[in-house]
Amino acid sequence: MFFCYNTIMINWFPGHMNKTLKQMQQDGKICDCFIYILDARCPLSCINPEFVRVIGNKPIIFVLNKSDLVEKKDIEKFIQYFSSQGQTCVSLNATTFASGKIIINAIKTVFKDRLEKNKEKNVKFIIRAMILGIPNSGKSTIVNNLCGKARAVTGNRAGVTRNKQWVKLDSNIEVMDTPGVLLPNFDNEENAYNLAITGAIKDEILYQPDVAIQLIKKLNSLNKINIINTKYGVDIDINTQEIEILKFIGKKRGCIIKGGEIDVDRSAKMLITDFRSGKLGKICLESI
Ligand SMILES: Nc1nc2c(ncn2[C@@H]2O[C@H](COP(=O)(O)OP(=O)(O)O)[C@@H](O)[C@H]2O)c(=O)[nH]1
Ligand SMILES: [Mg+2]
Repeated sequence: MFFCYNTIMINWFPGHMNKTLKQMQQDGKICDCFIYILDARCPLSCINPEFVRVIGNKPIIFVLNKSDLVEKKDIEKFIQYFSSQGQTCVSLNATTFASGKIIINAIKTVFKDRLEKNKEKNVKFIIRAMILGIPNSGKSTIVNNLCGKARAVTGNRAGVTRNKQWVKLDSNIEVMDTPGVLLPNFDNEENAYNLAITGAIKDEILYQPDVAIQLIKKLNSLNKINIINTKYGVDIDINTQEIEILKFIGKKRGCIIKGGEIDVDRSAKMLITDFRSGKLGKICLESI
């Protein structure tokens, strides 16, 4: 399969995709719930409807990760949105210690009734959870945060073949120590661009000035184009062409190639990197 938008061309490998999906379906059978990690800068773009095949009807805990890169009001809107769909949704910053506790509490809330009933009957109930999400959403950071110590212990024992293992988070919850990598959904052009801007699609396969142009268009549609003036000391407005904006940024920041020409590729990468690290401010690419 080959997806081609104006600027985004993605080569798809169905064989690999099917293998990953099959493995996840297999692993998913023994899970009671799924921790679906979403990038808070574009939560809906991180969802691939295909993955119902892995999750089935089991409970999902949607996690708006990277909440530190998005304004609180946007986080609240998305939490409200998921709640209105009858879904559980929490927000966190996976790089902080508190994030583990937020996930554990969310799982306990989802299984509250069953946990209570089993406790009354004195029956042990272990909830098994799998962490999953598209690339770059923060799965490894979350798994390391949740399972760090236990993983280190397993790894230190000589001769232990590390495959998938369950890590005990507390007396009732175990999590698979290998996160499931879901493939992004490129059916929708806007989603694909959001994923390119946030880094869910490998930079090497995309022409970065095109991604930067999409980011500028996005800032324009969010009425946030002034951020570029503030950050780079340029003077642009909604009528300035995107490629010109990249040139202005490049000129200001000394992105010059031999012969004095502006290195648009470098200024594009600079803009994208600044966006991703939050240096342009807290920006959510999706509005609902
Ligand atoms: N600012 C911020 N960065 C994060 C957060 N969670 C993960 N990251 C960063 O996002 C990048 C991708 O994270 P990683 O855990 O490797 O994602 P994975 O591909 O889903 O396993 C890394 O550079 C992480 O440090 C977060 O909550 N906030
Ligand atoms: Mg990872």
